[in-house]
Amino acid sequence: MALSTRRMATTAVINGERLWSALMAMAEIGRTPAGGVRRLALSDEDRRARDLLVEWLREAGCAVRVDDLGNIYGRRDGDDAGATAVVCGSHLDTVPTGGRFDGVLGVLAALEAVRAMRDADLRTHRPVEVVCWTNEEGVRFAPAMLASGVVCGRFTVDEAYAARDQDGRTFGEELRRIGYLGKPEHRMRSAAAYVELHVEQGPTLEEEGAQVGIVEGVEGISWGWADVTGRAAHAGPTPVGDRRDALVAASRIVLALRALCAELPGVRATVGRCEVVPNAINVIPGAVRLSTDLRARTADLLATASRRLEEVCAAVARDDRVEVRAREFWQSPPTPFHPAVLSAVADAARDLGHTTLRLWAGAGHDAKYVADRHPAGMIFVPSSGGLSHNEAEWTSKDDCVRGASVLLGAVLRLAAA
Ligand code: HGY
Ligand code: MN
Ligand code: MN
Repeated sequence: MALSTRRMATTAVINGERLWSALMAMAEIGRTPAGGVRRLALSDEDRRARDLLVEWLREAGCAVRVDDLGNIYGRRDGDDAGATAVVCGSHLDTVPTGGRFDGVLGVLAALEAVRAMRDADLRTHRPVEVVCWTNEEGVRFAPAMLASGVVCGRFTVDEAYAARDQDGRTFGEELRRIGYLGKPEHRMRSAAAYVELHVEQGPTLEEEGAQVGIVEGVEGISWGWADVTGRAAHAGPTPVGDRRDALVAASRIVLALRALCAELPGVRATVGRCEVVPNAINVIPGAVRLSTDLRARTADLLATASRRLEEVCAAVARDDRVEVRAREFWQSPPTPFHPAVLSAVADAARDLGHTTLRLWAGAGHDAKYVADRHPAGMIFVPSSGGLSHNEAEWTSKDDCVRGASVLLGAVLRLAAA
């Protein structure tokens, strides 16, 4: 079912079938047996997805360029070719057991928006650019949002190139290997506005019965390591009282972090990675590395959570006679979005007759770093069951089309003057 934007000197209409078939075609690249998607940044699957996007952007009449972080831009000229562009997009990379909508909906809805403009032979005043950001997830090359972070001045390109995956390969090597090492002069230097459509990845829209989320900002994130050092020993003859078991100590940290979420309402704490050394059935673990992921809506709450994490680690070190070294390696502060972009989103959703809800994003998004430099905002559509970063991630075709129509409406408003 194609939804139309309000008649406002444009007749651009999202083609829902075309958007959906693009989503399903892209989902085949890196498809997992369980029906999810594994398309790690700068992997061969990522390259194939990029190649397909470039082909589609060119077919849509866009001028395509790639920057030195591998970010892909598809530009549709406006009447005033010298005007600063309105940019819209997201990311194609996924987590290892990812879904078919996280990131990719934002890229393909932006593509569909320029396709709809081309179909209607619609000329905006400003140029419109579709962007696909490299390595939003940060699971292969930490931290997250690395490439948009370089373009928006948070990281240096050398920091990005030096990031290593668990096999020791660097971002720079892999970018060159897949053939997407572009030019620094191709980076996004300015944006009149940036709009990103994304699945909510949480339950709020569904619980509140709202069709579209007007995203007011991105919550704060802190990523770190907690390195626990005990003493490896024989699992048999070593008396329990003599043990300095790094995994028992690490487990106490994991459970204490969960307790922190109850102690500090609004904080979410997650340990996603746990590396045990020597990881042998008959050896008391001598060392454990835990990843820590803290999220909070305000900088104060995030700081409190970080401080409490350190206190938990110190207490476990003392009680379990182990060493614990906790250190943060990345922090993304809570970031509000621009009111003018949010009102363009709200106007577009209202004119389409969709119910809306204002909320903050609990996940990180490239829009956060873009918002540090340019007027930015986001649009959410519901995630079924609030589930994401899971192969069963699902957003209905109607919700995808609704989101894309709001994106088109907002972009047309922002590119009109
Ligand atoms: O970690 C995040 O919130 C995002 O999915 N990269
Ligand atoms: Mn995402
Ligand atoms: Mn994600």
